[in-house]
Amino acid sequence: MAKDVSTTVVTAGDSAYAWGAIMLVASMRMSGMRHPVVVGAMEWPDEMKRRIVSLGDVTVVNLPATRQCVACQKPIMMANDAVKTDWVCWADADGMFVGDCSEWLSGEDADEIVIRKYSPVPPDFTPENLEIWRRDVERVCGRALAKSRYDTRVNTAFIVVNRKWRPFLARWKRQLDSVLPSDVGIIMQHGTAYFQTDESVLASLLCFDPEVPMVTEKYKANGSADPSRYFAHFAYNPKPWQMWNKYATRWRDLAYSAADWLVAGGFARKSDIPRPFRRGWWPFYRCIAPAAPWIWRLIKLNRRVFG
Ligand SMILES: [Mn+2]
Repeated sequence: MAKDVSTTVVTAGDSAYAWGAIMLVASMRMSGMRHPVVVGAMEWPDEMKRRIVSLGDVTVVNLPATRQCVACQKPIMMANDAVKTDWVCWADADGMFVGDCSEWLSGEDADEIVIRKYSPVPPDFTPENLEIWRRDVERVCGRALAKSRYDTRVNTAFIVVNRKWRPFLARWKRQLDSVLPSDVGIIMQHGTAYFQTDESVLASLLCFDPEVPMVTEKYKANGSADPSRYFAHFAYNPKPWQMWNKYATRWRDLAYSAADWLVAGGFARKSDIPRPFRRGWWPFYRCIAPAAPWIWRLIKLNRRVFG
């Protein structure tokens, strides 16, 4: 571990996200970010585990296969014993760092959680939903504030917190297991109290749990402090290693550079790299990008039906 590094970057994914996690770590290493990385791998082929470990200072934690979506493993991964540093930074495996983001990977105040707030779209933050959150926090944690601390939601693609909050991370996991169905997918039915799964449950704690880190007012990892250094999140489906969608194409040069870096460093052969990350395929993927969400849905439907 580099001596000046006080943060571990943590991510996780099932085998469909393995290439995302590799590109995330590649984006760090090619920008000189030497932080230790801990990857939660659910049913990854050994070849992909070896590849990510070869990037240096990467620990793979094998996650048990569950029907619960991998995002529900965030608190377990962040509080994992493989994390030895004072700070831990969760970064979604469908993201990449633009430039050297070391500065954003630890907090300024150990009592704060670095996470991006956003205003919820009505009607997701209704008095009824808040009352469900409050009641559930009281039931599982034993105590809850009478009134919510916040009127904003949080985005859990990127989180930085001090290790002193491990008991809080444990409560987040307990709450997840208690309020979500055990086979929950990534997003539940829109409008229900926990429709954004791990994100909704974390928000419920930040709003009502009496003992929480305060949400920072100085979130900088989205480029607000420096537009050339930020965490890029491929928020929509399909993911770029599957097919480029219109939103994600803005980061294709970043992805090509990371793929070149992997090949140049001997971490992957050119033929290992998923086609969307190879420059030569751009005319094809540019052509289908506007329809990518529908094409992807058809491919998945076809797989489900004809397996
Ligand atoms: Mn994500």
